[in-house]
Amino acid sequence: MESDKSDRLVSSQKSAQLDGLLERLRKGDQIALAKAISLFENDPELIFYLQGELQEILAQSKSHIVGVTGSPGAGKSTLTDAYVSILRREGKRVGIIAVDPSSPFTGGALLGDRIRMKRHFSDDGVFIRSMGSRGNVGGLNDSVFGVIMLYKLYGFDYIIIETVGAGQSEVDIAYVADTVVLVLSPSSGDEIQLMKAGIMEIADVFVVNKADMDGAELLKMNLETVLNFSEVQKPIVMSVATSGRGIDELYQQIEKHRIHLYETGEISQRASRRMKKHAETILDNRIQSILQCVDSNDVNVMVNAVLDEICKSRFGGL
Ligand SMILES: Nc1nc2c(ncn2[C@@H]2O[C@H](COP(=O)(O)OP(=O)(O)OP(=O)(O)O)[C@@H](O)[C@H]2O)c(=O)[nH]1
Ligand SMILES: [Mg+2]
Repeated sequence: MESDKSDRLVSSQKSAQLDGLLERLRKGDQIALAKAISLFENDPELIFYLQGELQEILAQSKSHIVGVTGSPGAGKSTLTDAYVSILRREGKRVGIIAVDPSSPFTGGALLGDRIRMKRHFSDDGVFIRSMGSRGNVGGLNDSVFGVIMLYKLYGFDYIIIETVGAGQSEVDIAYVADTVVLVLSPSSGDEIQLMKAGIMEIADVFVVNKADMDGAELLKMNLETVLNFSEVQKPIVMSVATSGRGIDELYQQIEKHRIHLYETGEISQRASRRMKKHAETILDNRIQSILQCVDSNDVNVMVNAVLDEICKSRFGGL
């Protein structure tokens, strides 16, 4: 009983704090946004708290989620930076999530990207959050869903998620993004990327970056050969992210894909896929905590109870 009471007290304090932050962030207060993200990172289940009007805003949000993935050093951050410049020129507000490889010692995010994307640091139409992948086997950090939700409430027109395309994260990004951009470069041994199963399917737009370097044309030709086997025609953009060459075309291709998603209704399929992935991460986390504290014979009963609970609630899924 006592602990029940104190749990309720903690949660009412949290909701009061969150209420205040959400109100402020919806008015464009980036400090409130940063604080709300920290709260969600510590307690991902705060999403259950988002009800009524907030649910409506989320359901109607048209923030376009762009996933940028590719080999380490392919130029993802430089390209994102140049793409953001175009979006800003168009008057769009942009929230960025940079998912970095975790340091094995601290689990904290590396700060390199913040420095590389510094051009937009003092611009209040742009917000950058770095997060570690926390060694998550699923690749993406679970908090990514909470941050997307808060970015949508803030009202960003575009949400860009940069992930290093190693292991699972490049596949995971396909469950989260509306448009997936795969960045290849001749300097990253990306011939190997082309051989990887699944990679052709997840990307919507291909970029051969570092087009100023030897091997870019050959990489493009090889990519075209591989893509010829696929039924859907996908665009290839040649770019030099450091000089801005090709970035206008990248912008156009992403717009084309965005419009295509709305025209075909595929945008709602992508949203459902994202919601399902989100539900799975919640379930995974609950299972982990159940397994830590109960007798294994009770696990089945409890898992079913949790599934029921998740399905009954809209839980703020995107
Ligand atoms: N020559 C050339 N260099 C580039 C180009 N784009 C990026 N670079 C350089 O490549 C290096 C890596 O660029 P980043 O943008 O940090 O690459 P990244 O893919 O974000 O790297 P990680 O996040 O560490 O995986 C930097 O030194 C860039 O200046 C390009 O088009 N041409
Ligand atoms: Mg980067």
